[in-house]
Amino acid sequence: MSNDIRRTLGTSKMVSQISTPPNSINDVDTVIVGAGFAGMYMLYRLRNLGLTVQILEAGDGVGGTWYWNRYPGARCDTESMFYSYQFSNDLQQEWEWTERYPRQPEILKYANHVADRFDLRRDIIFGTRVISAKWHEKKQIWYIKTSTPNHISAQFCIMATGCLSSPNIPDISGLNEFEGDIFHTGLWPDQHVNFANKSVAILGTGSSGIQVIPEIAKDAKRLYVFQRTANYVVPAHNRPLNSKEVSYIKANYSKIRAKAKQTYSGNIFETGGPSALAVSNEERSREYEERWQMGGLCFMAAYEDLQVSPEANETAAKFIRNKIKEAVNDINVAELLSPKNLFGCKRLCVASGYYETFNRKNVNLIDVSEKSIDCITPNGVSVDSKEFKVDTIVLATGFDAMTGALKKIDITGIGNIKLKEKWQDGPRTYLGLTTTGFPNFFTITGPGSPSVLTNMIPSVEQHVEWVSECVRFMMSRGLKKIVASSSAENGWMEHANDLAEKSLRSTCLSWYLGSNVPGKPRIFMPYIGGVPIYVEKCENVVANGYFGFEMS
Ligand code: N01
Repeated sequence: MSNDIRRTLGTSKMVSQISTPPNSINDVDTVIVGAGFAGMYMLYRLRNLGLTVQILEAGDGVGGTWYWNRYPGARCDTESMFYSYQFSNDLQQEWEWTERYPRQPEILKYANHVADRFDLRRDIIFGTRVISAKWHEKKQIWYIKTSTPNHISAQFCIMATGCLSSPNIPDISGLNEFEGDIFHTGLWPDQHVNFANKSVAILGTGSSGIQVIPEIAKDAKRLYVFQRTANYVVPAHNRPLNSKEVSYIKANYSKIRAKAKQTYSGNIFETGGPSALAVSNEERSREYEERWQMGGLCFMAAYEDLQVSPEANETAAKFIRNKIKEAVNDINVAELLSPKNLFGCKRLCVASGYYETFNRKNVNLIDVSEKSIDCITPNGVSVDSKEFKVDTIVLATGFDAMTGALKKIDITGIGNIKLKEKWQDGPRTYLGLTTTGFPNFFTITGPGSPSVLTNMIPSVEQHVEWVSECVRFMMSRGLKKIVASSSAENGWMEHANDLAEKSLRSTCLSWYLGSNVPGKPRIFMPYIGGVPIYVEKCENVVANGYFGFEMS
């Protein structure tokens, strides 16, 4: 069967379910692009201000990243009781999470529950991809063109397009000629994919790869894992939630949430101390072991200097490398799986049974760190002139993070300036919320905000609340236009880049820096100063009469 990568990675079933929206030009107060957690809450807030709002969503359902990432094993690595909205106490009291870390279907069910509970669907058009957004200075309005005959104009244009929503398809020769099936984890079909009796190749060992690999390994006849960079993977220790802990958290939600907001990442991780080097070897090992046994991303918070001091970092790296040696039977495989880069420089991965999967007889690890994949042949993957014959290829190759979804849309601001051109050397924003030259245009968890370094849903809520308060402020004063000043944007970028340079995180190749996408400018995209400092800065801007913005 001849296989076109564009067709294979398409979402044929999803698209066929989409009803065609009416052929019309609507005027609304606000267009929101995307019906994930950001878009849905934005709609809820603006509707409550009395605005007319239209969400345009490419998929045929709500949930954003959790709508598209349906691969086996997909699960959030933030704990379910906190990877959830807090804006409605009734909602957080009534919703019942079943496991410590929520599976993708459960998160999607939650997203659908939110859409129904707050009657959001009537203002969402599904199956509609935004193609362009153009600001008309005279009319002070955005014109939004879509993939359907439905075009919309609006005073405000809010991008809730997600940070990790534009799949990165590697440019490997022959991919189009592969005769089997190809799937990308971020565009997974909504029907069951059968791996039984199949030979499967998987490319990528980031957060998606390390979740899907153990699942496919259980079913496939043979699984070849093509690893370019070994990653640090800590155990999830996932388990069902018990009613006692759920009751405790629900009774204390506001206190716990408030405490989380005071932490660097917006998660309630206690730090183990300022420096890994200030304690004895025994004490440090005990600290790491406790966190390893606890499971999850709390390992990142073990010591405050892990992302500042290479020596401190190495202590955590060494601890995990030893764990890999303990888990993996074959010493050569263990060595290959042991990361050589800094701990936490790329996103820390959380999984269940990842390293142990390589003890299975049907799983082979293929190192492509030095000799990269030559090409994809019609029947498999070729490395160093050796062909690995497979029936199916799974691309767990990640995303054009933070800017990919925005740059796919032809966005034009004042004086016909294109966002793509403005950002050709990397994204430039004020607070990660706005960008100079693009009035009444907001990016929820945009580049330049903490976003992906934090618990995403609270960060989404903080942005949505900031934007809705800004819109309320403008309405109350009869203001029609807001745009960030160049000096404010320059100041923000300088501050954000200064902070990033001080962190080890900006020193290795990662999607935070854009280095996973060929040709993408290298700039550390998320704001690295942490949640409390960031929120304070956003609040100061408001307290100082929207300092850095021009309003008219
Ligand atoms: O993507 P990634 P992801 N040949 O970019 C490899 C969030 N997330 O989808 O490292 C061979 O991390 C690439 O290799 P290298 C989370 O924030 C969260 O896994 O570039 N290999 C890498 O191994 C996460 O960080 C959850 O050398 C190629 C992999 O593909 C983010 O999404 C779950 C290649 C891509 O890893 C992205 O994670 C899933 C090539 N040509 C995702 N091109 C949870 O909450 C790329 N690679 C648990």
